[in-house]
Amino acid sequence: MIPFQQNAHRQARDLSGSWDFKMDPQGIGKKAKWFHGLKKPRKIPVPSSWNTQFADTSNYLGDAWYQLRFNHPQKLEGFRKFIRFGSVNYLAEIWLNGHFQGMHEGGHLPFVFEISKHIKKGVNLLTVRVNGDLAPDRVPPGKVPFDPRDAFANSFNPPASFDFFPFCGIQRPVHLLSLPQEPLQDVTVTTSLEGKTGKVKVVVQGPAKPGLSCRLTLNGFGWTASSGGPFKSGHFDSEISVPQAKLWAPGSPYLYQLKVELLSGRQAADQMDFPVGIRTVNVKGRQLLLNGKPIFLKGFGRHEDDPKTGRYLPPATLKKDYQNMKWIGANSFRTSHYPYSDEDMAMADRLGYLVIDETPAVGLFFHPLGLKKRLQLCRQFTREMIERDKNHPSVILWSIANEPHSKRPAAIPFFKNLAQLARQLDPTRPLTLASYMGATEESFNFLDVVCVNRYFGWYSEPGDLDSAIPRLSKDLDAIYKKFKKPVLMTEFGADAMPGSHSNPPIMFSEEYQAEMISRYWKVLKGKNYVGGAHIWNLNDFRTAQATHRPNAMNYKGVFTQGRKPKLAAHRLRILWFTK
Ligand code: BDP
Repeated sequence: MIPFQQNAHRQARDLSGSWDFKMDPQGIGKKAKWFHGLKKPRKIPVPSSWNTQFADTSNYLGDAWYQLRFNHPQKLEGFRKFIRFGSVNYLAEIWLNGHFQGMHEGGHLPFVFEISKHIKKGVNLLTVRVNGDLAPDRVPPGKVPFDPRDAFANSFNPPASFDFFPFCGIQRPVHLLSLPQEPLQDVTVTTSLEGKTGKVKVVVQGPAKPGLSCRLTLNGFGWTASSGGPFKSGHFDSEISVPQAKLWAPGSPYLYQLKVELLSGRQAADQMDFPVGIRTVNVKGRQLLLNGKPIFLKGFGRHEDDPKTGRYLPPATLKKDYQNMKWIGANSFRTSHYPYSDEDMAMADRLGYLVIDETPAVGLFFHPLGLKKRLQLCRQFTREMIERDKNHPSVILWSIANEPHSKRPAAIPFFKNLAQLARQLDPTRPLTLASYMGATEESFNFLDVVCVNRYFGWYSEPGDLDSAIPRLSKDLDAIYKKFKKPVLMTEFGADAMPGSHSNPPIMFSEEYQAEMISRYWKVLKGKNYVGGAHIWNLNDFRTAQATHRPNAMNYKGVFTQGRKPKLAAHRLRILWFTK
């Protein structure tokens, strides 16, 4: 996965802006060769979800075409050119100047195609066909045939098997990358501690050409170290010791800067730069340890959701979310229910948030229909997520699914397969998934941390916290007794219509949400095996239309969709700053 980097050897040109757009509900565009030019297009902002841009695209998920004419004045010699999409939901096919460049499936991870062969000096025509349909053999799935043991059926319009709107389109920035002819290919940074000395291990993959070498420079806080040596069959690794290392942690997210240079003789031929947070993550008994000390996660499940741009979070919205998380005293979040943007991950590193990084495997079911394809996609997404995010100090846990309907026995080999892949790609971070099945989720036997989503007092015991709270306490004890692993509460909460008030508290009022969260918090803080509490959700967010989703919204945010605090936010702020 090529990250976008700007330095003396690499350029990244942002192609965001106003693109041409045309719906293709009959799917005729390919036959009619729309990649040579769209007739009567309208303008659409890229990035954004098309569902937020026009009335007739609001609920539309089918085929649509995007086109951009861009000028490429640069001299082409010497550089290889790539096009990088931050994300396109769900399926994307790319053409440049009428030539097919490739296809990518999956809506929430970046992908890159080399376009050196077809880019030309002057005006270029870039075309993207997007298809956003829901299907049982896509991940996340939709249009799932009704089977109460497997999925919660088609009670949503659009018929998603998950509770957020299946926004479509080019939803993250697009970059035109210029790279040297023989670029550095991959860098993996892992950190460990020996007493007060930080160890930064760097593994570099580069061109397998004789005569090349690698130079590493790590600096920060008035301290610099370097290391280097020849590339052997395109491989170089080295460990740098950092005496009296400043550790990365929430509240003190110290970042060193790593420069990786590819040298041809004495000349630098390529360069990549990474912020490095020196920190360790371990699971020991019932505890999750950061830098050797138990850590308690306070935070949220989030969504990439903005009223104007859909799944794309513009920089100002993203900044506001981090400001709100800081204001309320959160130290962590989960990328529910798909990996977030590159910009979000960089922000988590810089501002010191612990991240449970989750693949788009939400709403999985284990009926044989489409199962093989779903596994293949989950493997692809696990690989793409770990390759992209492995160097972020903020990422402390990989989550390989959210709320799978795991009752069928096929769930076990499915998750064993994914867990094995994840451990092979990254042996340093613990693994989890978030489940509503509690002690009956057998996959926790081979995962490291137990993540539990619970809605006692909402979907069960509605309006009755006096019954819900004792049930929660018993349920958690049973879960811990079964698995003897750290338990994180990754979801709990209640819908609160902004401005709806009630005394005594009743469901959908701001008071009921605040009361429920406070009472859950008390239970969770009283259990020594509970390592964290993530409220569902940071903000209200758009979902599909359903009887139980007024205005096609999920109102479990402690902030509104416009990022204004509800009563629960004020309550949490007191709880999180004082306890
Ligand atoms: C959980 C899901 C989450 C939903 C939430 C809810 O993990 O995606 O939005 O419930 O119902 O089951 O609000």
